[in-house]
Amino acid sequence: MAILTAMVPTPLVAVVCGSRSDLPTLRGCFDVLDSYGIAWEASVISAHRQPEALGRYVGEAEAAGVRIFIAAAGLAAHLPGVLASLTGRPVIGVPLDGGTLGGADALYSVVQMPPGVPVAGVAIGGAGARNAGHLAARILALGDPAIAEQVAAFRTEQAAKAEPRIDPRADATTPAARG
Ligand code: RP5
Repeated sequence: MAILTAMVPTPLVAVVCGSRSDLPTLRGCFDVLDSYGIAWEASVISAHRQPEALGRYVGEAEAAGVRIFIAAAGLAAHLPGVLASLTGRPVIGVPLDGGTLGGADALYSVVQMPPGVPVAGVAIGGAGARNAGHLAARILALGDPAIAEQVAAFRTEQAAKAEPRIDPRADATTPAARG
């Protein structure tokens, strides 16, 4: 047991989603956390269907050393807000596209939190899932030089991959070039 504990790094980030059906969208979040070398764990716990289990899990995760929670849910997405009511640690909320309103329902639920119970809302769906990972890394980087180095390296690489400056006048097909 002791050896196993030593080999498995303590998760710094806990990702919680409301349903198994949310997991494919969260793949990008897991990939981003992995790319920074940040240890994470993931759980499926519904705020609506399993409120007591959610309360128990948050206490256990905090005791285990989790520093940031990422909560993702669709429809009336109460999971991030309820989680923020259960912890004083940062909560990042990912609204998911779960039905007829295309994720707008979840977005409003995530960002319209009352004062004093903050949730950092990111974009709907896959883009938000990836940004939740990046945001968690940036928060952790404030107190962890190794993660800060990873964040800086990612930003440098991202800038290098971006489109170089273009001169629209050189491209005869653009309206600017045609005058
Ligand atoms: C939310 O309801 C979940 O986060 C999911 O996005 C949505 C649908 O859940 P399932 O019906 O797939 O369990 O609680």
